[in-house]
Order: sequence, then C-alpha cells, then structure tokens
Amino acid sequence: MHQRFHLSPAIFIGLALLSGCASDPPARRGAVISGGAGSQPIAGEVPRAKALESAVQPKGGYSALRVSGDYAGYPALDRFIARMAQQHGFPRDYLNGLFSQAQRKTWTIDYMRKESKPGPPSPGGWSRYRAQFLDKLHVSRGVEFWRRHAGTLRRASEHYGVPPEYILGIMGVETAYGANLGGHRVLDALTTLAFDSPRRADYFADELEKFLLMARQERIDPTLPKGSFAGAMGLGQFMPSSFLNWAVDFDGDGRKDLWQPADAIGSIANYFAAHGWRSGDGVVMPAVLKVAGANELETGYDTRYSVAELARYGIVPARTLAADTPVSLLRLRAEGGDEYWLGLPNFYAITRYNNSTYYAMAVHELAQAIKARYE
Ligand SMILES: [Ca+2]
Repeated sequence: MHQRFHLSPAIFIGLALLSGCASDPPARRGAVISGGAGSQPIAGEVPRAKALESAVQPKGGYSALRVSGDYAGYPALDRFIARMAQQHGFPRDYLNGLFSQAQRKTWTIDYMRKESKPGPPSPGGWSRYRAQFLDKLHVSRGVEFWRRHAGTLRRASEHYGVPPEYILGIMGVETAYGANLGGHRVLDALTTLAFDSPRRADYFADELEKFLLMARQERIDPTLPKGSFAGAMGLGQFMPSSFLNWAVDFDGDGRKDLWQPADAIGSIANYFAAHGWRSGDGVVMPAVLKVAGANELETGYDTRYSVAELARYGIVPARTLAADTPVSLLRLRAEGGDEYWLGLPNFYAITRYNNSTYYAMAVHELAQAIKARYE
C-alpha cells in the first residue's frame, strides 16, 4: 500500500502540472490517428457512426429510473447522464443503474484537497525522485520483461520507430511493468473526481465520458476496470481519452486491452510516434556552463533555445550538436548540486506522456539502464 501511494504522486505530478497549464494540455490536442479513429466519428460520418454506436448495447445490464446510492441527487451527474444519452445514445436507465453502483472515494477527495500546485523543485529533489525508479528492481524487471516480450517489442520498435527501451522506461516508471496497476475502480475514481472534487472537474467529467465510450466499444462492464486513483489504466496507465485516441490492438485479437503486454507495448509506441518521436535521434545531452551566472536563464522541458543562442550565454553541449538544433535547458536539482542538460525533441516527446522534466528524465535514465543490462 505504501509502495503504491509512493508511486501515485509520480503519476499525479503529471496531472497536477497539466492542470497548471493555462492552455489545454498539448497531449490532448494531438491529431487523432488511426488507432482509435473508429470511436471518434469524423464530421461527414456522424449519422452512420451514431447508428453503429447506439446499436452496441453497453455491458452490465444496469437499469434504474433514477440514480440511488452515493450519487443520488447530484444535478451535475443528472446533466452528464442526459448528455451521454443525447450525444452518444446510451440508455438513460442504464446510466442511472450504473451510477447507482458508483462509490464516492473520500480518500481521493482528501488527496486532491491537500495537493496544491507543486512549487519550484527543491534542492536535491531530482535525486529523491530518481531513486524511486532507478533501482535494481525496476532495471532487472525491465530486462526480464524485454526478454519475455522481445518479439513484440522488436515489432513495435520497427513499426513506430521507437526503441524498445523507451517503451519499457514508460512501463517501468508508470507501473513497474504491471506490478502497480492501481486498485481503484475507474468508475468510482472518475465519478468522484468529476462530481466531488474541487479541482479539474471538467477534465475528469470528460475522461468519464471517454471511459464509458471505451467500455461500450470494448464490451466491458464499466464497474470492472481498475486503475490509479485518477483513472489511469493498464501497463502504461492510459487515461480513457488516450485510450480512444492512441490505443492499438497490437496482437490482432480484435480487442484493445491496455492490461495485455502486446497491446500496451503497441499503444505506448503509437503514443510516442503520434507525439513527435524522431526515430534514430538522441534524447538529452549534458550541458557545460562556462560562465558564472549562465544559470539565470529560464529552465524546463518547455523552454526552447537554439544551441547557438545558449552558446552566447556560455552554455554549450558536452558533445557536438548542430548550431540550429532546438533544445530545452533542463535543470536537475541533484543532491550534489544542480545539473544542467539540453533536452532534444525526443525529450519533449516523453513529456507528452507526463508534463514533467523529472518524469521524462527518469524514463530516459531507466531506459538506458535497462538497455545496458539487456545487451
Ligand atoms: Ca489486442
């Protein structure tokens, strides 16, 4: 339990940072590509897609005239149900019955209240964050997972242009390759966050909508899937909107199952490919500060400089990079002092999975450690 709680903040940091952005999270803005396009009717095809959607009966056999239980008497939920019925053709009595099963999670409400926007990273913070993921267990399990799924990882890598070790880096940091999948019912998590939590209710209501679409599409009872307290699911901890947009059926059994290694591997690789991963490129490079005071420049995965521009401030790459290469300037607050790195476009691609410099750096380092042990 402690272990899971310990991991959850890592996932939460991303959510919290997403919420801190003034604009929509870029991860949710990307183009819908073939993986989940079937669930996202394009303008000209709405009537046909609607008819198909409505013809699929949602699973679970729930039925009630009105919502009872923890979520009885929530006008916002009643409006949500009306919208799901009108826009997506769900039977209202089905949704009334389903939400009569939903349980309010007070732990989640308390957690969301306590968590405020993260402040500036504290000295040594990177070392503490890194230690959660760069341990023997994460590396050796990653190597084992690679050996067990070598064929699938090779196929995904060739198809999407993403090296196996970065697919494993994501799975390692997110769930330790399935060891920490999360034990919260997704229905409870998202209903609580959408209708009982002071923060980001609209975002979670949107995810709840996508979750119900996912469950209907995959013919699963929405009370069954379990995930993180925030509703992230499977080996790669996809939120429902990511499922609809980027999950793929990579073992060809006709289902997209985020809990199956093959589908999780393909879906993570597809996510990277759709978010700007450049096949064959590096990820980060150490920076050398040649002038005192150079560290007053703004840092973070979302900063953008050219190598030439940084050179004027006395910051140069440790190895050769073309002068016009776009990079971010990263500061890692390590125990021995701050470290400076240059983030390449592939580093930014990792942050599309979770908007955090430390997250992306942990994925990168874990990927490299696994690769070194595997070879
Ligand atoms: Ca499948």
